Order: sequence, then structure tokens, then C-alpha cells
Amino acid sequence: MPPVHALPVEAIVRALAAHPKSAAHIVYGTAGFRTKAALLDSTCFRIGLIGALRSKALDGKVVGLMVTASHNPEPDNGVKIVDARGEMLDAAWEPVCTRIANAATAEELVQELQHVVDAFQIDLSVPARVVYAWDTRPSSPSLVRAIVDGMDAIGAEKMDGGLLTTPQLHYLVFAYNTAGTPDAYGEPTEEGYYHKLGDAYLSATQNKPAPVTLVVDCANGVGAKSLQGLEKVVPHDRLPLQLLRTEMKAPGALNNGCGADFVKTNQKLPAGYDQESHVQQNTLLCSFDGDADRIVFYYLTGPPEKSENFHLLDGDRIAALAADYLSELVEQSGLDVQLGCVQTAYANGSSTLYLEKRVPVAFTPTGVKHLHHEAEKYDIGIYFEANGHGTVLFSKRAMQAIRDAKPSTPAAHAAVQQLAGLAAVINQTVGDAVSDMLMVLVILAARQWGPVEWDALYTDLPNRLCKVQVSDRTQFKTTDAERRLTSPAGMQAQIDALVAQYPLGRSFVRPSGTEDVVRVYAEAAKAEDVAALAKQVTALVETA
Ligand code: 16G
Ligand code: MG
Repeated sequence: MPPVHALPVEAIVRALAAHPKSAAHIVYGTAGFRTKAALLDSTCFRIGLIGALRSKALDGKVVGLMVTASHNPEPDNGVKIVDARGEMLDAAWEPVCTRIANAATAEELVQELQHVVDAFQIDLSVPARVVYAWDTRPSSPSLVRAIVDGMDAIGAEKMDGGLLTTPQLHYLVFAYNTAGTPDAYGEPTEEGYYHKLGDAYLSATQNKPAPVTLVVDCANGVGAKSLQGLEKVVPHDRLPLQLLRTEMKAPGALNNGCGADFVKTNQKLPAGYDQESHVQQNTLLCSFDGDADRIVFYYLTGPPEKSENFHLLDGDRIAALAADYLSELVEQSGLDVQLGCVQTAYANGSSTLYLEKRVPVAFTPTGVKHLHHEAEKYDIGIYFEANGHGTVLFSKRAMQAIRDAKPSTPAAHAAVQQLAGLAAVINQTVGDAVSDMLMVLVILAARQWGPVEWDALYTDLPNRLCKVQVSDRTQFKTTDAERRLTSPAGMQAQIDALVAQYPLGRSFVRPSGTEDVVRVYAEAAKAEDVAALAKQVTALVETA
């Protein structure tokens, strides 16, 4: 067959007929496209087209398409593109996705596609390769069929990843694109993922006493499948997990009364945990979200009926644990590598103070891609959002330094080994609940700590997060990593004046990127001050 130099317009228009566009306008945002599943069929068809074009634009490298709505309720769904290095889609392509998804007619759609081909000078003769996967939502299989129709219409080599967590798909993409190169990340299969993480965990915890039992709330989502896969390659006595909320097929169960978002937002145990025999005082517990790219830990210091017995170990705590341990290892190893940590405005002020004593700390706006890019600037970049999204990135330079190290003492040698082990345990493409969980277990085992010792690293400042409905959230504009408002005019000065009234007071206002609300965050030295500050700032926002 001669090389194809033009879009297969006829095939696209023919296939489009089976995927009529819903009236809703949809935007490719921080988490890709996300809305009610019933509105997404045509969006998925079109993202099949875009995925193929993106692969061609990247010289035929594999890109990924993930169908998930993460922590959202079961009737929602979403789809996002994973770029060739396993990272999130290049921001320049986000508006491309939005335009193509909203093209009203077949003619407009073809025009938009041609516009992308021209704008990015895409060589259409390059074969496209796309791997796709989906979470446990009942709507996912039919949305996947729409994606496949899109890829068939434009022409792409399709690789069916099956039911996977979001980070597993990121892993697959990176593994495919590095296979056979000196940077080979791992075998590009689901089993390859379990072996990579499992083997790294086993070697990093070698000669250590058995770690504490960890009770995992799988949010009744695909994280349950992922952990069951991991359990096949790591013996139970080396990784004593107790899996709860694993009902992947029960209608309505996903993220319902459980999962990382429920626990973090409500600051309490998943519903029904008080009846579980495994949930006891001082047991380490954790929750995944629906697509297992996010994790929070917690534990009890008394009967669950009393809210003061519940203690959350959130993304800030994971960052603190990692920074504490990694900075020590780097020092012991004698390696010349620079560590850094990236947080957002939501990070508790106490965690920032703690981290700043150990590593440089940078701030970015909310959203994984911002933190990820900033973390890439360090040799070893730790990034976590308070809500439990995050990972630790080891740069090429750091990996080279670890490989070339000539440690002069047994302690330095052990530190280098441990750094290598952690680099392999931690998913280098994106935050991953499974790999973050393993990293935490490796560090706790090395430290011989339980949840209480971990929690003792610092004491959180009392804080509060509120949602405010406003008539137009786009009038709220921020600067300085979302820590200050530039619009509405004058409002930041008023917030500053309120904050100044309270010891260790801090407050910021930002428009949500995922909901039609404005978020208000406040913290202060005393709980009663936080309540007052949050109320005053909320009142201010309501007047806008
Ligand atoms: C999305 C982001 C998350 C961020 C959240 C903020 C990804 C994969 N997810 O879920 O990082 O914390 O949005 O939501 O980037 P908000 O803008 O509604 O506060
Ligand atoms: Mg998620």
C-alpha cells in the first residue's frame, strides 16, 4: 500500500455517524475530559482520533488513552491521554483536544483535524501506536469501543491494556517506548509492572524484620486488582496486606463511602470500618482512589467513635517521610545529587517548615502536571499534593551517579544500594498508589517505625477547606502558585488584613479546576482562629 499522506476523511465521517455529539461543551482540563459517562461517547471516539495523531506527531511512539473518572462517583467517567514518556499530555495539545471534542459537525471536525496536522506538521505516513486501558466503571467498556472506532477510522495500531490502574497505563507507555534501549524501564506488560515493583520492594526490604500489616481500602476499584496481581509475586510474609473494599463488580460501590477522597475530605474512616476486625488501634491503614493514582494513610489511637482518635497521614506526611529518609541516604552515600521537594498552597504550613529544614521546597499551582514538571528540575524531586497525588523522580543524572558510585565505607555502600532500590520501587512516570504504598513500607521498615512515629515528624496546623458557590468563578484569578489573588481587584488586600489578625494565619482563594466553585483554604495556630478566618474569607468571596 502506498504511504498515506492525507487524513482518511471518508472513513472518519462514516464512523462518526455512530457517535453523535452531545450538546454539552467539554474541556480538556487537569484530569483530561471528565463528566457524566452518558455524555462521553462522541468525546471518546474523537480522542481515539487525537491519540493516533499524537502518536504520529511523536514519530510513532506509543501514547496511552485511559478511561477513568478517578475518585468521582460511579456514573461519571473520563478519558485522558498519556504522552510518550509516560507523563501527562503536553499542555499545547490540551486546547487541541478541546477543539476537536467540540466540533459541531463532521465538516468542522475534519477541519479541526487538518488544522492540527498542519499546525504540528504531522507526517501522516508515520504509523500510529496507541495503548488503551480502563477502570472498573460499568460505562467504561462501551466508551472503550468508541475509542477503538476512532482509532480504526483514522488508522492506528491498537494495543489493548485491559482493566488497569491509571499509573499502570503510564508504566506501559514508558515501558513500550524505552524497550530495547539503555533506558528500558521494564517489560511492557501488566505482569512486568508487578515484577518490577515487587522485585524492587523485596530487594529494598531484604534482611529487614517483617513490616507492619497494612489494611488497604481499595475504594472498590481497580486498585484491588492491581494489589492482587502484586500479591502473586511478593510473598505475604514480606508484604502483609489486608485488602478491604475490593468489590470491583458491585453496582454503585466504587468510591462510595470509601476511597482516598472520602477519607481525606471527611477526615474519617471509610464507612463500616468500625465493624471490621482488622481495623484496630495503631494498625496502619490506607485508602486508594478509584484509579489508584492517589493514596492517603491513617490510623486510630482509640475507639473510632471519637473523631479525635482518627489521624490522617496525607500527601504532606508522605513527602516529609520521603524527604527525611532520602536526604539522610544522600548524605550517607556521599553522592553529589541535589534533592528538592514540590508542594502546592494546600500543603500544611508545618509540613513546609519541616521540609525546608532538609531540602529546598518549591511551590506550583494545583494539578499533578505542574508539580511533576517542577520536580524534574532536581536530581531527586519529591512531589506530593496534600490530597495524596505524588511520587519521587530520579533524574538521569541521579541514576548515573548511583550506578557510578564508588562508596568508600560499608555505610555509604548500603545507602547507595538503598537509593537504587527506592528508585526502582517508585513509579517514575506518575504518582501511583501501589508504588507510593511500597515506598512508605520500605521507609517504615528501614526506620522501624509505625504510624505513631511517622506522625510525630511534625504537628499539623489546624486548617479548613471550604467550597463557595459564586456567580462566575472565572473572575477569580491567582498568581504566586495560586497563593494570591490578582482579581477581583482589592480582594487580596482584604484577605491579607484578615490573615494578619491571627497567629500563624494563612489563607488563599482559588477557582476549582474540576468543579464550578471557588475554594477557600485557611490555617492558623489555633482551631478557633481557623474557623473564624475561614468564615471571614468565605464571606468576602461570597460578596464578589
Ligand atoms: C485534579 C488533579 C489533582 C488536583 C485536583 C484539584 C490530576 C491527575 N488531578 O483531580 O492533582 O489536586 O484536580 O481539583 O492532575 P480542584 O481544581 O477542583 O481543586
Ligand atoms: Mg485518581
